Amino acid sequence: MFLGEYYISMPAVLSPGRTVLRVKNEGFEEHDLQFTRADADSVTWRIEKRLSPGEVRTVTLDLDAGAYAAICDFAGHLGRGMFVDVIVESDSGGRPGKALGGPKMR
Ligand SMILES: [Cu+2]
Repeated sequence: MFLGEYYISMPAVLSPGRTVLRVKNEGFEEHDLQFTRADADSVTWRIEKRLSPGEVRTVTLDLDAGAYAAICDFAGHLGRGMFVDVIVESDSGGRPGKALGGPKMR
């Protein structure tokens, strides 16, 4: 996934449980990354330390199923558009994906 001015680019759907992601800051400012639950407005996961410009880091998420937002809240970046909706759901459960149109039905 990629962070830059001012966007977060990543998959819209993740699987529950342990997920390893490669995060690159392809911008010229430092960026933060956290996942907040859409229904609770609470931070579920946060990167240990902001990424420097050009930095690549591998992080491990462990998220339960649900609706999240991935955001950077450093220096007002959130208000400039550094957020993206992310759905965490099992792709084996056959639950229909609604709003995103992303999850594949089999
Ligand atoms: Cu940022």
